Amino acid sequence: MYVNVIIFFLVILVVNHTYEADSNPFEVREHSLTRPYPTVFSTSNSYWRLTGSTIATDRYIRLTSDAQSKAGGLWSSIPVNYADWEIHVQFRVFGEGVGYFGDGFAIWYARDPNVDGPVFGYKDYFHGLAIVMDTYGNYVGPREHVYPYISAIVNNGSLHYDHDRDGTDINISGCESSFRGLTTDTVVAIRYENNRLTVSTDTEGTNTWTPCFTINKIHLPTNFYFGFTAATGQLSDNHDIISVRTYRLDSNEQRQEENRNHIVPSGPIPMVSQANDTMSQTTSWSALKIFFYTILMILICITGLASYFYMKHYRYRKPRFY
Ligand SMILES: *[C@@H]1O[C@H](CO)[C@@H](O)[C@H](O)[C@H]1NC(C)=O
Ligand SMILES: *[C@@H]1O[C@H](CO)[C@@H](O)[C@H](O)[C@H]1NC(C)=O
Ligand SMILES: *[C@@H]1O[C@H](CO)[C@@H](O)[C@H](O)[C@H]1NC(C)=O
Ligand SMILES: [Ca+2]
Repeated sequence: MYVNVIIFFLVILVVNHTYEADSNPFEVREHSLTRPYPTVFSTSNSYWRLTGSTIATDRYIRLTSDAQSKAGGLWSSIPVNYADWEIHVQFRVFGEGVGYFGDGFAIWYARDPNVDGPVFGYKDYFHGLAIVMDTYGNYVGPREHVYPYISAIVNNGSLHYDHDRDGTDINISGCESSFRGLTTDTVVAIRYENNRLTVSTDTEGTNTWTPCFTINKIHLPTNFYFGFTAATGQLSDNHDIISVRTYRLDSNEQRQEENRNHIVPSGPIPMVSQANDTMSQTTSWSALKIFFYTILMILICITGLASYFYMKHYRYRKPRFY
């Protein structure tokens, strides 16, 4: 009887516990932004801050309007103090341009918020993760895919983003996604869990996720900031953020206990750099070969000279001994 009661309570405990575990991941209010938006955007009054050309209406946050030479940003004011997360970004990219429009926008998990620069309105040589939502293929040579194109870049401050090559030499993965000019809701989901980065999209408003890519071995520290930036040059478009929902994911014990503040952002080596690495390896190999051949030639010469002089000497001395 007592045993039954105890088992009953144990079951209830276990069920409760599982239920609690299941109620994670949960939405993080300070890293989310939904309508109605706050009336004031600034560090002292809100979780979010607007920079550059960004304007907020009651329906959208517009990073750039469909006009030339604009650059704007939307930055979280609170660093992310948990290791694992998933962020859903509802956005809209559209404009008058047919064939010529751009350049797209970027979603950041970066060290330095509220800074502007040449990479979709954010600074080059950045620290952190970029999910680049590129609408215009700048590279004039042969291309492997069509635009819009979503790609991921992990940078420790050492990599330069080359717009003329659409960052091809530094991206670690990507996928095609026709997210521009749609009338349906377009959402991109970025999940970072246990050093695995997964990007998926829902561009048809069907509430189903289409996988874009998954990459392992991505190391990102805590205490970076979420941000969204866009820039127009000669080409332009409206780049709107409609809503942001961030979920904190359950980290495993090791990740919870680890101090992840000082991790240097790193990821798999980009494909092109890998190719270049192989190339430089080949180069250093042939350099090494040349070095050994030279040594060999010198040795042969020395041996040759030595035997020549020895022979000469021997020949001179030979008659004397006989
Ligand atoms: C930064 O990244 C570059 C290139 O990926 C690498 O060579 C360098 O060692 C990294 N620096 C640090 C401090 O990890
Ligand atoms: C990087 O992006 C370029 C163009 O944007 C693409 O051709 C290439 O396939 C991408 N690389 C990877 C590894 O996804
Ligand atoms: C890789 O090599 C190509 C051709 O040799 C060069 O144009 C490109 O800039 C190199 N990329 C990197 C990241 O070094
Ligand atoms: Ca581009």
